[in-house]
Amino acid sequence: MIPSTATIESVETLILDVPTIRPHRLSVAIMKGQALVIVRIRLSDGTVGLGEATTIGGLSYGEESPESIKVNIDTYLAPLLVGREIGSVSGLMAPLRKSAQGNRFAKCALETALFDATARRLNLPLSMLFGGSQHDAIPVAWTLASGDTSRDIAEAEQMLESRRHHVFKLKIGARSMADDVRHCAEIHRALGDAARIRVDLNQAWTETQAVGGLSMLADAGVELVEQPIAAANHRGLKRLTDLARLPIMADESLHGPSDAFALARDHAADVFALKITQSGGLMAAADVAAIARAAHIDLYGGTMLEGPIGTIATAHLCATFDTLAWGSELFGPLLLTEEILTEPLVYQDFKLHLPQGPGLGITLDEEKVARFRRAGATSSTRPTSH
Ligand code: MUC
Ligand code: MG
Repeated sequence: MIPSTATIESVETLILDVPTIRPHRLSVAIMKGQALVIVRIRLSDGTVGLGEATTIGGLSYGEESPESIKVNIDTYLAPLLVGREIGSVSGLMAPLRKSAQGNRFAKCALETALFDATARRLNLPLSMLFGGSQHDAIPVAWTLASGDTSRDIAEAEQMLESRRHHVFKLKIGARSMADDVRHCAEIHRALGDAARIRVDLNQAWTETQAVGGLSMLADAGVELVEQPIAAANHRGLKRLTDLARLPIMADESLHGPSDAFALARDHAADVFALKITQSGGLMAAADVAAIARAAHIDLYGGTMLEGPIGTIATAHLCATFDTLAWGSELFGPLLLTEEILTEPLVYQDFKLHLPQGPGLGITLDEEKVARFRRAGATSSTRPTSH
């Protein structure tokens, strides 16, 4: 039965600063903590929907920073939702799409919170709003990014032993190509056939560097290369894909359905890293996935190193797909020193297991929220009184 109607009473945005378990080194940033941007939408019937718009390294990865996401939600986007009746999520998001350019991360957080609230009211898991889950659990890779080869090997061995991860993504591109190739080869040699090794350049190479680099990485035992060159160089990405030296995954090149269409039309990548924030929300991410499927491009569940909200929202969507050929990297919460849920997400036997229960199926630990909340960075948009 459809529950009786309710209105959106408030939209709260908060930033939680949570330390990482070790410095996480990408070619574009070194992260010692993560700024989780969380949205809570409260309805008049008491339902609360959660969303997340976390990015990496301030402005070094995407065009939206945690602070800009928050201020844009508070100033421009939340007022378009507050006071409206909950109903079609697509309909609720329409004025935001119309009156705000870009801001994909901010829109994703709001849209996720609306889906979560809607699914909770219907007493259904969020995945049911996208066709229903076909899988109880999603395979999850881990990123080795300490910057030190021996430390990365020790970390991977621990993950293998505890059966948490056996697929490893190595962050390279900050050092010379020779050093990076040596690093990959050593890790591959140390872990052997028990592990699978991939790399992410985060756009660090030029196309000519990449032509040579791909062969060396293949010889070093790498099985997949993510975003080796500049995001805007779609044609270069296609040329590297056509070389067929190693499968190429698009990440930063893929900002939603338009990019997905452009890349798919030319088969400029073998794999799409599907990110709900980069896509502009769950619905846009579902469109990206449909474009990939139509073009015979494989899918991978990507992360912006979100905390548990964005992580499990992505998992709900990915669980509705027939296949996720390259698994996922939905490990964001494990990179944080602190658990911010009352019940942690379950990572077991190399997979993230979907929680039972309505909506996203998770509950924030309010004591942790209070502890990590950035001072002065909590706002609540409520209807203006006349
Ligand atoms: C990225 O570029 O894919 C995902 C995993 C990780 O370690 O960094 C992110 C961002
Ligand atoms: Mg990437």
